[in-house]
Amino acid sequence: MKKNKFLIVFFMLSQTCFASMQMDEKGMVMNANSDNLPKDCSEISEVVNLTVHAGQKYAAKFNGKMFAFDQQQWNVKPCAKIDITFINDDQIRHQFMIHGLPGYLYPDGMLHLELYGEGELKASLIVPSLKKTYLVHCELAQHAEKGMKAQLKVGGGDGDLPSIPLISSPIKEDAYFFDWSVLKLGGLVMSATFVLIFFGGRKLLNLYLKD
Ligand SMILES: [Cu+2]
Repeated sequence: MKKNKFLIVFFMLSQTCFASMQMDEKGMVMNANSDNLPKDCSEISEVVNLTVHAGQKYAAKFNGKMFAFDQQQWNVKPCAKIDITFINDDQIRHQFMIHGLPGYLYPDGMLHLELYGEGELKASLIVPSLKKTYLVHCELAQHAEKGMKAQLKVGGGDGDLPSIPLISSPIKEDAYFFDWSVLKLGGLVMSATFVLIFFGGRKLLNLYLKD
């Protein structure tokens, strides 16, 4: 009897885990939510259709970037339902991830769409009422650093996130220092050598002429 209970609980848990995840050979969606209202929303305020492209060609307008979404910022009303169509125009993997969502609706506070190559995916979410700026990025190694970063503002948001192409500057600029002290020391040694050769040579010449 105990064993049966355990099996039933295990089955239920496995179902809830898989319920929030869709996967096929093209890509996957995790934690989509088109029905459950956040605790602080009494109804859906608006339905927004959001088509987002991901690809290398969208980074061409950003200096030094390699990957990007076609837009870097979206604005929705508090308690909006967003129907996302995510299109990957590249032959490589890209993700559309939103972070900082309430954990009781979105495990790890995250909505995750991913395409392994060219293709299209759809997923919905309902945002809470809080005025907040959510981070949107592709989490593959170096993709966000190379430009695939954006922000979703709810109710105008609560400021800009750092390093959003053409919107905000990074917290810490990339710095490639040239160590001038090396040159100074080298210059000093070189000057000293010239002085030695010059005066030493003169001294030697004087000695030679005296003889
Ligand atoms: Cu990517």
